[in-house]
Amino acid sequence: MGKTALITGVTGQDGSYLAELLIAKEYTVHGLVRRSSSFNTERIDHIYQDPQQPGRTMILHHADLSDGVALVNLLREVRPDEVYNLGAQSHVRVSFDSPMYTGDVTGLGTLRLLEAIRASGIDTRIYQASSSEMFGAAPPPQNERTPFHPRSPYGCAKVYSYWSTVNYREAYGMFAVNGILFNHESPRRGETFVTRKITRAVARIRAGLQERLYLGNLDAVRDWGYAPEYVEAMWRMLQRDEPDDYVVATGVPATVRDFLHAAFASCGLDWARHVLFDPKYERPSEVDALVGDASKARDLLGWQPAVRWRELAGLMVEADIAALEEELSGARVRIDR
Ligand code: NAP
Ligand code: G4F
Repeated sequence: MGKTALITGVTGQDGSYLAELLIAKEYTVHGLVRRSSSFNTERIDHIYQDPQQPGRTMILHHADLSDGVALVNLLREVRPDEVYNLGAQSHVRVSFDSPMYTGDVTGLGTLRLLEAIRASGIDTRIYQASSSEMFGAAPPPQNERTPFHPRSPYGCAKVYSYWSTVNYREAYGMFAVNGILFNHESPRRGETFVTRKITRAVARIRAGLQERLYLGNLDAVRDWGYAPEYVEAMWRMLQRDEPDDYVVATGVPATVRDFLHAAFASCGLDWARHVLFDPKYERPSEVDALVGDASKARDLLGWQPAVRWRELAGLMVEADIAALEEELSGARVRIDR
């Protein structure tokens, strides 16, 4: 019998890669999907299995991190060996516009899930999707011992979740771990995060469908890795004998401007001819520089990244060009669910 996992945020970038990874490892994967008035399962359509299919290994449930009772009921029904809490309002800029909502889902949502595990009385391990955004103003390189100084409602909510996870480990002996992941991207990255916004724009400018790209602060430094490699680290954290917290990063810094240059140059385009500044994309308080030191993950998990930001920019541009060509040819078909 394979293991059973429950993933919150299964419809997101990381949730979709993690579901693929766990299915390949012969897990039965249960995913928590929130109700939406439009389809929100595009990233997992290719691994979806019909409810009528016998012996299926991918099962979706409607629930929400704002509904603690639904979480208890779901855990009692699924009885997972492992829980991955990836669900969140994950956009930093948006968290300034919706701070209460972000606090509720990204912060309290974790506490609801931890309490639901306790209330349901099941024996399970839980991974919490913590973030380098918690380091905020703390200068790089950042590691597990760097003090947190969050700079956004999102960062504050993630700090709350981080400490709630540590507290449930210490108070109740729960196998609860924090993965402190630095920025990680892919062709499945949400379209409003800066890397994907740039690579989509490159594809559209190249095709003559767009002329301008409006961005905010180009000086911010980030440590961008490749999402499929980062979900492997999540899984490894839950396979250890003891629960602990780990930074996951490439350790390689780049500015938004560097990424912009590499993405445009990969198609022979000059970014300076297309990019304009719009203050609406600036944040009331910015995180200037995030560069991770992932030596603990390397030493204890045997985890090391292979893809660096420049290669990432190229592969994301290529994927956006291919997706656009498919869209323009009319070959893209939506699957109803
Ligand atoms: P993402 O693409 O934005 O996915 C977020 C997921 O959370 C989506 O499935 C979303 O559902 C779901 N969600 C939102 N509100 C919810 C609610 N109220 N109840 C239940 N689910 C809800 O994020 P990601 O990039 O995959 O990141 C995964 C996790 O890692 C997040 O917690 C994020 O904060 C954290 N993280 C990400 C990075 C990064 O660089 N990607 C770095 C550090 C930490 P819909 O699809 O319906 O919107
Ligand atoms: O792509 P971003 O929105 O990612 P950010 O704020 O670093 O947050 C991401 O990484 C965190 C890990 O550190 C995650 F926890 C979080 O969930 C999310 O995945 O912005 C990156 C940088 C920022 O400095 C921002 O000010 O790009 C700058 N930027 C400049 N122009 C822009 C834009 N960001 C966005 N989203 N859109 C712009 O037009």
